Amino acid sequence: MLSENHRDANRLLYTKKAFIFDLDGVLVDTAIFHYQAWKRLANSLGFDFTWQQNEKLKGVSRRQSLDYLLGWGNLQLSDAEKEQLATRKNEWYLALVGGMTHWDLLPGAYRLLSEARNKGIRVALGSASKNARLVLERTGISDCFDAVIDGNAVTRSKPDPEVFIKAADALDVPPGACLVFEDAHAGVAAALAAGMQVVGVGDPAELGEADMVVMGLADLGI
Ligand code: B16
Ligand code: MG
Repeated sequence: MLSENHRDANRLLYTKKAFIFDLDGVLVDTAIFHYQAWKRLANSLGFDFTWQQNEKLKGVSRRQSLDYLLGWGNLQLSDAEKEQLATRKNEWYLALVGGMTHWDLLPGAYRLLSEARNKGIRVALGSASKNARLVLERTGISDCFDAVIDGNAVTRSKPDPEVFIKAADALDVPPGACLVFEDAHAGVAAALAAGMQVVGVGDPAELGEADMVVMGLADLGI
């Protein structure tokens, strides 16, 4: 006997022509690396950075994340100084990403990507990260995507719908036929603003606006 939640999931998954996946927090857990790199930067500037603060940076672009961080540290810097700090943080982050392998995929991620491919569902990435292609390569899933829209392809951050609209365009599928998988509040808002249904991945208290919420992709199957 299927639970109501599983029935909702099946209905959502079976009726869509395309899946658009967020990267960090949905397919891989790079949030820990972002946290370590931002914490190192904050500490080097003389203040601390907590895991709770890191939660607020999920789905937020690198430059906007830096602005939040400097706000928490009460620091006002020039654009040139900010650029230097963002670059430094990214170098530390990349050193951590360099050690990633296929085993760093979150449970159920590879299975759902493979099932989508086997069922003829079009698959895109819709991520705020400018390092998304490197993470896809390191974890061995570059070939799972028909289109990759990342932080280099958009000018406006989530909750703006740009990243998901561009992903649907690249797949040549109308927004209403796309299903988005997102772990960030800003990402869920972006998907809804794009006219798409969305599966929240994570805490229902954070992602209540999503059409349904699961703990992880391992809870889903086609
Ligand atoms: P980068 P997503 C987002 O990825 C992360 O959640 C967020 O913490 C990060 O600041 C942002 O990418 C930019 O990443 O510095 O690598 O360009 O969740 O949209 O896949
Ligand atoms: Mg995310």
